[in-house]
Amino acid sequence: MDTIDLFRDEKDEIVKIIKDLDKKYGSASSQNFVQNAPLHAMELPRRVRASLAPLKYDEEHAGITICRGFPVDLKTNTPDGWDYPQSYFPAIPLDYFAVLLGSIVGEAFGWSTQQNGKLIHDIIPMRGKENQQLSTGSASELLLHTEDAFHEYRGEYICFYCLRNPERVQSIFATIRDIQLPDHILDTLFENRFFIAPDDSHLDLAQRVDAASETYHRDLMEDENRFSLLYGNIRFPYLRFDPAYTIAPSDDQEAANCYVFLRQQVERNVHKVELRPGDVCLIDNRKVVHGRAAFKANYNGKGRWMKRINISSNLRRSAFLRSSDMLRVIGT
Ligand SMILES: O=C(O)CCC(=O)C(=O)O
Ligand SMILES: [Fe+2]
Repeated sequence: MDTIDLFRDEKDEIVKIIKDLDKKYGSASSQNFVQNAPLHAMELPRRVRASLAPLKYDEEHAGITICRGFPVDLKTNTPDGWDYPQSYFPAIPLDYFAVLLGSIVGEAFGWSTQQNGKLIHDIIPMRGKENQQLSTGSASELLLHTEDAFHEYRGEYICFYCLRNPERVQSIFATIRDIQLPDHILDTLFENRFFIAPDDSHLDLAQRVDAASETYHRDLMEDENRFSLLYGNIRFPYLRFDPAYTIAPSDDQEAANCYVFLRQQVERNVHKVELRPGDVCLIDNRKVVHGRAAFKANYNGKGRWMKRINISSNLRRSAFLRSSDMLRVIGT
């Protein structure tokens, strides 16, 4: 896991760049800004840009890089959920910084079925949802998972960043690069013998944009559609893993045993990180699974507030699931 702590002069420089960007664009999730973000990211300090290169190009890299220390001065109270009116959410410099960093590794996108298609998701505990295995939960540990594991066009990278974390909640990560698997288990996990169901945050049928995305989603629900849990190069595997939604095949004991073994290995290789306000964490969603420790949500306006951006390294692959007027939103 790589960490880069911003120097004072770097912070000053970035804050100044972002002030100008905010004057020009008004919002970090505006279509115009996101489109031009790769260009603006070239103006970030060289050391910051260089710190993300291994995440993009090095197969042996663990797949987690945390950039720490960006200043946060947040006046707005933590809302009771992501579904507050959009006008409630302030444009903060950290949003711009996260989009800029994300644009160095790929292209930000949203899902029509998640948080009304927003590009920047709010991760906030919600009353009555304490035990959900979703970002709205709190009281139960959020199990390590690949983001949107069920979907072929899931982000290759995910950017998480922290606005508030007074409860000192630990984020948890595990990387497939820490895990050694015996050959026969590796071979089995590379075969299409597993089913991962769409997670509950994508079940809002009303939000699907068109017939192509409806058909695509219906196919994903068919459990004879089986995938491999590992893919890519057998020497540098990628991982697709989501225990809350994975169905270990009842008709295939060998595959089920290999899945249990993988799960144990993932759980034995956990890294715990207490993210602080201003920390931006970029993970490679092919190598790294993420989750969160359990905590007690207070709903007092000052509690934990994280944000998330999905990042694709090739958004054009999902063109058939996106309508032209919502270019960066996949209909699932
Ligand atoms: O609460 C967190 O830190 C992570 C939640 C999560 O898995 C997600 O938002 O994708
Ligand atoms: Fe997640």
